[in-house]
Amino acid sequence: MALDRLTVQEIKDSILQKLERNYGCDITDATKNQIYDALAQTVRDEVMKRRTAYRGERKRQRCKKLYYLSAEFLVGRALHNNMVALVNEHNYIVALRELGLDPSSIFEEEPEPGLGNGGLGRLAACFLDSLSSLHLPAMGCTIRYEYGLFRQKIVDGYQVELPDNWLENGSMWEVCRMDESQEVHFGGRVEEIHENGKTSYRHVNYSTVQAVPYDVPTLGYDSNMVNMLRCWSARATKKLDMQSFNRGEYTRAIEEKELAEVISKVLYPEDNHYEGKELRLKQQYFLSSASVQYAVKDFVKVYGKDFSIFADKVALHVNDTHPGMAIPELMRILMDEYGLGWDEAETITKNTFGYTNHTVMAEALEKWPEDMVARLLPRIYMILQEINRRECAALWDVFPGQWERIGRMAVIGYGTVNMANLCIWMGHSVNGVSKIHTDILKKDVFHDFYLVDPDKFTSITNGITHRRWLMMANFRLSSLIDEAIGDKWRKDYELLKDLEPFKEDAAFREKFFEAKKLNKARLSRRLTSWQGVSLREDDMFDIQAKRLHEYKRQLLNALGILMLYNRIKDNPGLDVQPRIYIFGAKAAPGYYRAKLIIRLINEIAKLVNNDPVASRVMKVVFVENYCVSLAEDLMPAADLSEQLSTAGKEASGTGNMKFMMNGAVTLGTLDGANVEILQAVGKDNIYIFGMTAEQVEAAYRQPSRASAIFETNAEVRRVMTQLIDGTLCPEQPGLFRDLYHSLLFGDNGGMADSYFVLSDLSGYVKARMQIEKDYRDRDEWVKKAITNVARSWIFASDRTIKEYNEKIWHLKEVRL
Ligand code: 26Q
Repeated sequence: MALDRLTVQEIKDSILQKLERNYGCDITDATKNQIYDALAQTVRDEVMKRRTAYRGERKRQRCKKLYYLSAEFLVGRALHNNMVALVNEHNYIVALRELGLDPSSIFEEEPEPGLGNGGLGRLAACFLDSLSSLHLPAMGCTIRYEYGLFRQKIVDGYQVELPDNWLENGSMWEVCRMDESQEVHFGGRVEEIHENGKTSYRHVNYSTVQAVPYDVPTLGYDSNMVNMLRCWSARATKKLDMQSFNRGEYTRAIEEKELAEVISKVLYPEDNHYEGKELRLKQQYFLSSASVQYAVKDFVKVYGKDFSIFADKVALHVNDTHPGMAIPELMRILMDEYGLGWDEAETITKNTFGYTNHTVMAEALEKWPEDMVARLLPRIYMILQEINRRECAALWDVFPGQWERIGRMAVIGYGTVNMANLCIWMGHSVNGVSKIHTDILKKDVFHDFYLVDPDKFTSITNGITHRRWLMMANFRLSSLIDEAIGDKWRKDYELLKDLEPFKEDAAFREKFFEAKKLNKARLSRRLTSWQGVSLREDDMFDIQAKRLHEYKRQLLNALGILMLYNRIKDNPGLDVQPRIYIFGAKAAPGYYRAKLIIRLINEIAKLVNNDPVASRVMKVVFVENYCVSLAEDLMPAADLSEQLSTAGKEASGTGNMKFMMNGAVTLGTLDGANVEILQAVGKDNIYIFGMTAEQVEAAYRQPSRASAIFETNAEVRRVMTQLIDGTLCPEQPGLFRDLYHSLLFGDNGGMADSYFVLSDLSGYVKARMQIEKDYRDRDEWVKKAITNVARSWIFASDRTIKEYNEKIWHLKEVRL
């Protein structure tokens, strides 16, 4: 079926008409927000038209459907993205211009849904985008947090968190599906019922929370395929009970309502860190239960109660262990609601679930206190116990007598429910998100499980959608690519390869460089209006943008800058490439050291930027409130991408891919997907430094080298001393003691410099100096950049999704 697109005239007419109907005004006196509304409605009409065309098609074709369960879906703004998916961006932009409007200032009116912390949530969003574009039927399932990730302000160098009330004025893109609400039960107790020689269980005395779905359509590129992102919102079941009002139980009634609705109130802002908070467990079960209940009902509607084909028609995927309670929930529904026996329910469950792990760090693995689970989810807890009993019995046959090993692998052990063990044992697939990450899972974190069933483990390297991260974020580079190789790459990401020969074309290189410069100017404009900072677009843009975490080593970057500053101060004639160091990072509000590192970066920025000598060749900028839309401006402007994690710690990283796709060269460690970026581009087109994962592993078993480095390396010693001698923040010379102390002595009896910042500092600064030199050979540098773009096709999430589908989900395309 041919897809019709609105013409420029039709778009203009529609905007004007909606302004008149909704607001009774014309373009001259409409506010920006009203114009956004009218424009977004126009685009939404187009999306919905396609949704209508697609509607019911999956059911008619009886195709398998994937439910991708994730506590986070960091989708970013929708308006511009949908214009791109409609393949009508050009007409929309022209229409806006003809109406005398600046498109990007209208896009900025859209509140950004911050329903995720970082990588894991953004990955889910890229996946849904790719699923739609590849015509694979899926539903994303998440929580409709009323408050997404906090907004960050920097006040006196410190991070301050402000609430993100993104739904304040409603959202244009969601459709409330009251009719598909589900009930989720908490608390209460379980009764055993014996009838006709059969035992069954009844959950009683529970309190009920209603899960109301809000669906956000995700349109495939140039297609009719629309997959839904289903965001569950918590509501109290009963309307405020007038009876209890009259009995004077007014406050209790309100309290109960609040208690139910608090479940979807706020996204937990910890990333890569588990905290055993009861409300978080409630959120997880709420998401899991509502999604699985819906999936089962939807299955029954199409196929009846023939559960023998359930796993052929439904795939459930858990994005990390956060929605892992979906596993016992499916068991519960199959047994308690449809009367299946344990064995049958277990087989179906195992064939249905896949699990992706996103971290190897012990502090991020979820282990819920057993008593909390028992109290909050009594029936689920019973099922977990039985899973555990059977698991331990089965493992006894494989590892007779090895109690310790079995204890490590148990779903319930040492008073906790181990979510990773549950997801591995009860699913048919476990995957890591990069090669090195999967190797570490097999060799170390989940080695015991790997011995039992090596075939369960697969490696699927992460990816990013080139539609948002190249076509939408970087229209300049995208049109250059069109000019060079035609526009087929937009549908078929592999064709980006064909760009590579153009690195030998001097005219193309010149245009490439110009596009980068214009992107730098765009970023500069945004930062000027955003936080009053302007950037020189002839400088090299050196960017580290990601969550703030010790393992990601923003501290290494900061100390590296300080070292260079010292060199310039000692030798003002030093011939260096002018360079802007940009940081973007949010820290978890309770992560003291991460917040101190933000303060440190801002203090270094003050020192450098106010120094008459240093500021001629360097500038340090901390951009406030790093988020998806800021990333869309940062990546296209970057020359250098900083990927500094301690080797072995970053499961994959996806920011590294976004930078690469936008023609930034990587400076990084051999960690996560950096390893594969190196493989893709070759050593001449990337800068690798620092300890390897093996060296890091070995170093944990040795005494720390921190003090030896301090004693023997004068430059390192000087930088360290500057942390505490008043060079930074003279009003408060003791401010950074904690950082100094952790680097040199370690904390709580732990090892000094446990992320190997001091160990890697010299190698890092050396690599940076090499880059200074190389950047100045503009031709050679641009060749590297183009090579990076051309080979970034490997990191398109379309490739990732194809792999998931071949190895795990086995979905068929739905074609109209
Ligand atoms: C868990 C329990 C309680 C509260 C919070 C959490 C929680 C929340 C978010 C735990 C972890 C996260 C997020 C993890 C994350 O973003 N991991 C990143 O996933 C990316 C996609 O695979 C990888 O590229 C990154 O390497 C990895 O750090």
